[in-house]
Amino acid sequence: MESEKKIIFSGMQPTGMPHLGNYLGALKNWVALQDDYRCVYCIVDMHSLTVRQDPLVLRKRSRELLQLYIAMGLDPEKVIIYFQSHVSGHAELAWILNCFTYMGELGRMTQFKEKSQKNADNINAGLFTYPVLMAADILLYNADLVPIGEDQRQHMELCRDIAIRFNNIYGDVFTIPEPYFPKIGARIMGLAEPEKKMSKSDGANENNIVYLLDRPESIIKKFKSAVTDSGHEVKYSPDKPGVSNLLTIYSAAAGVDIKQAESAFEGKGYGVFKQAVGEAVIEFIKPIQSRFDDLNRDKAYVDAIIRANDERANAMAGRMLRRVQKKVGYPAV
Ligand code: ATP
Ligand code: LTN
Repeated sequence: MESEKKIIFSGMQPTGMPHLGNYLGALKNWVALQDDYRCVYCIVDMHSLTVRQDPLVLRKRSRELLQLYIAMGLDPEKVIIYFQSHVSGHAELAWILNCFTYMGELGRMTQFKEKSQKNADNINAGLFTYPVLMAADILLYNADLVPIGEDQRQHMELCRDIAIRFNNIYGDVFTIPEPYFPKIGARIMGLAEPEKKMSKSDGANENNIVYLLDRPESIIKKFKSAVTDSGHEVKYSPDKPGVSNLLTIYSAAAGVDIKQAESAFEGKGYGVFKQAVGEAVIEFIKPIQSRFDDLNRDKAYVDAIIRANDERANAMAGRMLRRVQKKVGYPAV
């Protein structure tokens, strides 16, 4: 029965077109899990405001991300896909949870430290409390499982700590959520800088990032220019970050394990290997791109999906929010 299924929640910022890291680290699992769980997938536009955004671009990217969710294979009749800013419960619960989170905990978050460095002229309070809004997202839907990439592990631990702290005071209000990482691909590195994670908001070197809407020629070009090393062995090893990253991408894209990928390229040069990784990526990206293009031409359909899903998300979030408000002592309405 639908109501007996466990609940999944996850989100992505509309800060740019998703890349291979976002896909292999998170989105791929979202699709894989949609039949066995009740899934809620959010476009976390409120989180994006922690870094300055052009309003027109943000609005366009948010819609494109929703279309991409559908193009990847998420069924909008089955899963809930919606914009965070359309459900006011996120902000309302975040306020309450802010009062159960300590400054010291937030100050220890590595993403906060990194983003403060990158945006030294705009270290705003939202950037600091970002993980509390993320905790509110998850707890608002009573999620059991949260499919994410490795970089979000620390935020998940904080979310669990906040939920446990709240439950210790008020009784069993929140489900304590578990993170869910992919076996291969939880941390995809840049192609040009394989010691740093591939990141949307790090677009200085175009060859570093493969976007899901990149055209095939451009994908092959990026893989051909990927940094490897002065050796010639296609082998997974800590002293070969470039080759290891390409092996990870190949394994995740082709659905084989690392050992199988290594033996497929035994005795072959880096040139052949890079071309094959590019082709494996194009193979799964192609159908996503063609569905995305179709959706771009069907505004009425996308609008209808947005309206229907907003309603479902608000209904689910509203029930939980009222429960929490009652627990903390807000007067009855
Ligand atoms: P930004 O650079 O704007 O912070 P981002 O590229 O880090 O964006 P997010 O929107 O923050 O992407 O993340 C969306 C999801 O993708 C999260 O679950 C995150 O863990 C995952 N993810 C992001 N980058 C990678 C990566 N390089 N490898 C694997 N997973 C990733
Ligand atoms: N912080 C996440 C995005 C995010 C999220 C969430 C992920 C916001 N709220 C809730 C999972 C569950 C990131 O990827 N940077």
